[in-house]
Amino acid sequence: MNLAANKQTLQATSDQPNQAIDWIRVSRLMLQSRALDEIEEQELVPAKLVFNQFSARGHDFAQIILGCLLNHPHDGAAGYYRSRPFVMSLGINLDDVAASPMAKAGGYSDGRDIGVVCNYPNTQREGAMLFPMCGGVGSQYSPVSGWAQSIVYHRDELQDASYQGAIGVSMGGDSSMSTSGFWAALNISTTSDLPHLFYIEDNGYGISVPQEVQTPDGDQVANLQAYHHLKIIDGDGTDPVQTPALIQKAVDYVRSGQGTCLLRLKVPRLCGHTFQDTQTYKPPELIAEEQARDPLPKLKAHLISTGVITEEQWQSLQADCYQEIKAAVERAKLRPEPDPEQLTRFVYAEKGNVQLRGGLAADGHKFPDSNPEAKPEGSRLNMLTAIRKTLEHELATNPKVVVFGEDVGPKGGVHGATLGLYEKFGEHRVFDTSLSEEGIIGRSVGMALSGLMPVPEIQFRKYAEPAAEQLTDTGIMRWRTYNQFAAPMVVRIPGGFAKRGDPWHSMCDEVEWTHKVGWQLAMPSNAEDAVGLLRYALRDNNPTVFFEHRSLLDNSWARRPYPGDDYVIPFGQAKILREGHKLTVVCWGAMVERCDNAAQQLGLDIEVIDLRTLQPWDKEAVCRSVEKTGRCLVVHEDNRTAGFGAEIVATLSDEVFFSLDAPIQRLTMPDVPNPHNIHLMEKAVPSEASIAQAMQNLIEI
Ligand SMILES: Cc1ncc(C[n+]2csc(CCOP(=O)(O)OP(=O)(O)O)c2C)c(N)n1
Repeated sequence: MNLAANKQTLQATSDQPNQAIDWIRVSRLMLQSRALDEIEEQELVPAKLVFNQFSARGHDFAQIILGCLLNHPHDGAAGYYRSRPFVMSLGINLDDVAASPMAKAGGYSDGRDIGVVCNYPNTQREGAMLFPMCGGVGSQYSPVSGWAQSIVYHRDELQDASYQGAIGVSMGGDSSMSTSGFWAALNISTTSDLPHLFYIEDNGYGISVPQEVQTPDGDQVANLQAYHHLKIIDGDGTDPVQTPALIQKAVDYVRSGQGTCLLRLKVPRLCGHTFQDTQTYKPPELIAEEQARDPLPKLKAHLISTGVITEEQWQSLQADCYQEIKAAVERAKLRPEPDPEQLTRFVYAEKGNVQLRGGLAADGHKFPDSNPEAKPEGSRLNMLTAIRKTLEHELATNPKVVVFGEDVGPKGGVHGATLGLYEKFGEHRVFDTSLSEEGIIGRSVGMALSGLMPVPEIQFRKYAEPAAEQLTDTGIMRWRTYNQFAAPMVVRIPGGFAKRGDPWHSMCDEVEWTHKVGWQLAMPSNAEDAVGLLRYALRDNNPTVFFEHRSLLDNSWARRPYPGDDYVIPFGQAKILREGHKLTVVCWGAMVERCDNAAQQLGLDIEVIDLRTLQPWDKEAVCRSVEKTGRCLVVHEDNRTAGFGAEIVATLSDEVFFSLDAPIQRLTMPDVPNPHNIHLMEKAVPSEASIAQAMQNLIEI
């Protein structure tokens, strides 16, 4: 059926949107979305072709209107598993929409993710980019704060006028407002009046849990009324007249630069949480009431009564939509399965195969030349100054670098790494954040996706814990979107013992970052390496944790001359500090000085290797050395069980077993937190004396 001739738009009236709505497109999208739900529920789920069926029936009308209004080339939106009609309204390929829930080849993730957790790079920039969604409720919010901040940054700092009027939109259900991610983002965006629209679809339930369990008196939005710098718009999400007006009002408010807005629309969830959920927890009267609020018949009645469409045309459109979806599903079924040989591709960036969105690489950023040869200049710097100098140079030469974290601005960081950078580069490039690590890393995700290079600081290693979800989701982004998206960033994390230890400021646990898929981990032992590794990370296309050991920041052994503004150390290249033939000692971070000193004192022909990066780590250098010496001691400050030493030992036993003259050994902290009393700490952390003893024992076996 050709409805082009009938295509009408609803023009502005005093209480209606001032932007035209293409009602036929809206109807088509709704009918297509419903048809796909129906086919999935009736055919694909029973046939075990689809396992995660989330329907948006009831939420769909408002979502589609929102999608139709996101027409700015720099709009960015983060949805959730119930956002499919919205996603379809952005113009995503229908065949991918049908094929991805079946985990077929191609699509959003090449079968790696559940189909309702999707993404849309929209490289043509015809409207919004859809962030790579995540399964974790609440994780969608703070990346949008970062995107919204980047809009301001591109517009005002980089003077790119094309960002004028762009917005970030985060979508979520009412229960997602209980998450720390929601509150982190709300604080960030309202505090800076960022162009961020919180779009809340309130169906009254989180799976089976009613709102009364989530918030006092069951109304999150009523409880937000006192929140400053937050425009709240609240209303019905099913009405063909009021709903578009509310959405338009909210979008216009944010586009106009007035600040952050929360739009809450009440919608019915016309089905279980998933297809498997039978909703036994809902009283039958409520279910009936919800069905009566279905926006689809309301839309149809409205369009017929206003002369946009006739009953026959509606019927015909509905049949067309069903057939279109059915055909897309049939084509999807014929798509091949993903190639298992590709399983491990795109954990990290591949040369010559740049992601479509995110990071400096996607925009073709050109860096000045890098040089792997150190050209030492001047007197020795401590590691803290070396880090600061490197940050300063990269900030000065790359306007897309932004440095931030708790106390990082005027104070210069609690460790002093950013001292003076705020004064030099200004509040948009070096700034303090709210005390929310989830917000710090989530904000970084949005910034990275917008083409900036975020350099967040987590004040102490242990305080990365509240950011765990964002860190995990960042690491796996490239893999789960099959190289469509990546969020390269450099997370600076000071940790380990200092003059004293304690369980909170001295945690190491660096092994976590080697285990977290998609992250690189650098752990320098001295100022020269800190410069080379940090600069490499700042110009790389992967996310990196840069672990700054607290005891090394002002340690005299770690002081080195500055190796030059172009110096880089490519990751995965260990440094042999001392050559020997009797024993290989593998170490990193603060253990390097101790191992080197112990080896020197013993004078027993010991080889000492500083790994410098643990992900990737230089297996070849270690294996080569152990093949030569026949003995290996791994020394680390991290706890023993499943510390990175275990990985090294396992690798050596795989690769060089027949070259060994003695068991491979580890000297580590016992499995306790770092203690505060100095005597306890000295007992816990490997010392020069205990390292020397372990070296001697192993050589004598
Ligand atoms: C962090 C996290 N905790 C728990 C879940 C499991 N879960 C998935 S959806 C959901 C309820 C969310 O409800 P709401 O935000 O209101 O959205 P709705 O499904 O009602 O649209 C829960 C608990 C999850 N995905 N993520």
